[in-house]
Amino acid sequence: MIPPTHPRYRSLLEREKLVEGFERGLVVPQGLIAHGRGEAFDYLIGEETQDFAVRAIEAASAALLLAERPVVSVNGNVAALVPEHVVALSREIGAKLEVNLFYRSREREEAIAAALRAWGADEVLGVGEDASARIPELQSERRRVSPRGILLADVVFVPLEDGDRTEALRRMGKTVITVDLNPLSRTARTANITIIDNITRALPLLVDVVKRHKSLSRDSLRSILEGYSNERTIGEALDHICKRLRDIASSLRALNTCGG
Ligand code: PTJ
Repeated sequence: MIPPTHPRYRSLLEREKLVEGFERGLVVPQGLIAHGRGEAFDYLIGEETQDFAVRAIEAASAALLLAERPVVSVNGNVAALVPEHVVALSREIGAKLEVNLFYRSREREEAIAAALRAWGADEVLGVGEDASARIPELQSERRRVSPRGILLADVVFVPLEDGDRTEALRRMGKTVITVDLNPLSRTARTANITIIDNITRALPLLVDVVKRHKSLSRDSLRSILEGYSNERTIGEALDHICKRLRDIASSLRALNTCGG
């Protein structure tokens, strides 16, 4: 039991959720490693949602509300960390939910679908025979998708995604929205919209923005989307990290001077 007063309470709680997700068969061991990489970038970013992430969230919300066939893709880490928020997001935008795994197994597909249903999801695609369509040019189990979901989608929300699949989805003509704490990852640089933030902070915020945006006209949503640039977002994230590190380094140097 982690005391809520612990200075790293939030981060430790996320680890607990992932370990519990691993024990329940949702998360793969590689998912624990992937989370560690995310944590390292979160440290560099400052463990708070930055303005560049808020702008990406606004654009993501606009793209999802404008979509004709939006799909929210769920992997093991997402199911362990934010199941309630992915279900809420799919409901708010009228999107299908699809289990889409890098390390696919029938047991994991079913465990993840059950975790989503426990939070009120009615239908979860991508389980068993439903994942019968193929993403072209990708090998093995990683390319399986639902013919009623990702295959048909115009906009796909694929948080914590692998670079090859992001590129393949782009080549299929889909608008790809991701969440990735690493601004240098291939996914971050290939997606149309990259929310560079921890999924545990970004998802609740995205649901709130979608609720607010629902009263906007399609023209207003289009202008939010047209004003967005993913290259600019990634540049801002890298500038932010550089500046933060330089500021920390100079305050340490100042301390050293004072101490003689
Ligand atoms: O459940 P599966 O089988 O689909 O596998 C899921 C993982 C995450 C293991 C798989 O998709 C994978 O290997 O992903 P990658 O290629 O390691 O990419 C995951 C990206 O997510 C990395 O760039 C991490 O920095 C980032 N990341 C990890 N945790 C978080 C995160 N980004 C935002 N929030 C996080 N909590």
